Amino acid sequence: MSTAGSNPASVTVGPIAGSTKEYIEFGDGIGVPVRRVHLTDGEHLDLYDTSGPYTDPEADIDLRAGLPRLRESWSADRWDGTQLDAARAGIITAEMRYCALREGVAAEVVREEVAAGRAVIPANHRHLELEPMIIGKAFAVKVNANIGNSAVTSSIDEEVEKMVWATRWGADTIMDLSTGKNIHDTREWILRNSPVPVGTVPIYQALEKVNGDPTALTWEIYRDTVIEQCEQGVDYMTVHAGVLLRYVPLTAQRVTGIVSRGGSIMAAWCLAHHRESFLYTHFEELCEILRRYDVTFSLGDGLRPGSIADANDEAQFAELRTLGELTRIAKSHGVQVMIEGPGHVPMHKIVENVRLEEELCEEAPFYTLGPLATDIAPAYDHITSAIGAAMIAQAGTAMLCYVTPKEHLGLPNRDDVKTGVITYKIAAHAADLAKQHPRAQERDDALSRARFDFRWHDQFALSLDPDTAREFHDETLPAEPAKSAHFCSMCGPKFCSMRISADVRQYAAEHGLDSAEAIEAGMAGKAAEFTEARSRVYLPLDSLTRTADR
Ligand code: IRN
Ligand code: FE2
Repeated sequence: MSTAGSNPASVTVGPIAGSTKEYIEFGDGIGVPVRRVHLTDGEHLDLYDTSGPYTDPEADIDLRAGLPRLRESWSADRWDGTQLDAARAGIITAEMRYCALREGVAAEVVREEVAAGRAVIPANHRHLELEPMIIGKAFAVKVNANIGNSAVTSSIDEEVEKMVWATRWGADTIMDLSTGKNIHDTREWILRNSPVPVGTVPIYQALEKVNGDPTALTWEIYRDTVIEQCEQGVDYMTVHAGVLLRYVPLTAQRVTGIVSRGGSIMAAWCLAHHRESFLYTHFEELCEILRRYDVTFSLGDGLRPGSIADANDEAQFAELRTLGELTRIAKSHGVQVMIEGPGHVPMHKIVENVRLEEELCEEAPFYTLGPLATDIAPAYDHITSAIGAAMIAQAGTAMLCYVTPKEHLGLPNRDDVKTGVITYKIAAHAADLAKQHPRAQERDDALSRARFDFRWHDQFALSLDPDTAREFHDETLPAEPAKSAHFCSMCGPKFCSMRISADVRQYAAEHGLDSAEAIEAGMAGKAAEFTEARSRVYLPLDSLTRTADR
């Protein structure tokens, strides 16, 4: 690996609590990874796994050497063109088969969705460490985690750990948005060690090359930056080619103007030169570059609304129309495309975004940043945005760009990355359930059964964040016997509704009653028990708080 600067010391390794890493046979000795949750009743459940070899205790992790080049051995049937070319030609690539297995669908479904441009498989020919994945509304909703340093803070070590950490908790892709020092080397360390697709915004690095002066940017500097990143193996790139000169004045009356970094850079360039954006005028040339590596376009929303007041305005939708035009051009070059979306949007204006995107952009996968459903909660914007994200995903958005608690406030640290990923996995999974994705509910049902049976360990193991779930339970009932006790500290043993309904069922079985009769008969008994218990549980308040010296 051609890297300079500091060497990442170590990253988080080891299985997720209650699970092991397994591989489902794919042929040629290749396995599709799953997180296998082992349940105490002898059953197990296999979950989609994004964590790469880091959760496999058998794997030999050597950051300096990078991950094994998984796709190298697929070269026998490796396709030279783009996944879109292959799909259109009726060819099912190894990457398509891999995605199909991960999603639990037929490979032909994957091929059809890619051919139609409704799904993308971001997989640069030079990112051989990648475990391919698919983004499209016919598949499970995906989550992207943004990482990367800024001029103010962070190091290569921290950023590589953030990548490993984000994918451990379920990030399907990561974007390296570094704008500070060592951009090239940071990206090299991340790419060589990343099992998930890596996205970038090349204009950020191009801007560094001209010392931060947007007006000094040129097509040539930008083009060379894109080629440099394609050569390294970047899988998808945000390109803000829809910010046209004539759209910039449309943002003048906005409450928050242009909030997109890339969008504001391009707007500044257009205004300073009074010329059309070089991203727009050189778009076909850009297509030819991306095509050579099968890098996927993520057409940027440089004019996305940055406040509730600006949602769904003329500037935003004018840009979206241009993104539709660019989608058709990219696809005519065989390049895969997805479309970036907002931003800040109140709930009643969310669905219109999806409807318009699908209409204007031929249903190219939509990839949105939240949106935040309200502006009033800085420090909680992972939540304000997860509300919008769940809604927009249910309406058909294919991938959600996470927002962390630090949004609008600072660069996220490792803890923020985890909070952001888990929050967005909730939004994505809630949408999968609402869309009735065939396998989504298996996990809910398994967890609910474990909860009803008081199999606490199973409840933790099946959860998105087993460590925190267990920690919370341990806070009040740390002893091991409590992990099979038929209650928790929230209601105590007498008032656990789960235990009472289990008792009702048992009563019914023992007395040969159907459930309605059992409830009636059982409840009569419960009433007596309840009255008896109440005298013990509702102690006078001061008897609980009284201290000797009061
Ligand atoms: C996603 C949807 N809309 C924007 N995004 C992400 O925001 C995009 O993928 C990238 O990670 C980041 C780009 O931000 P700017 O440059 O548009 O602010
Ligand atoms: Fe914002």
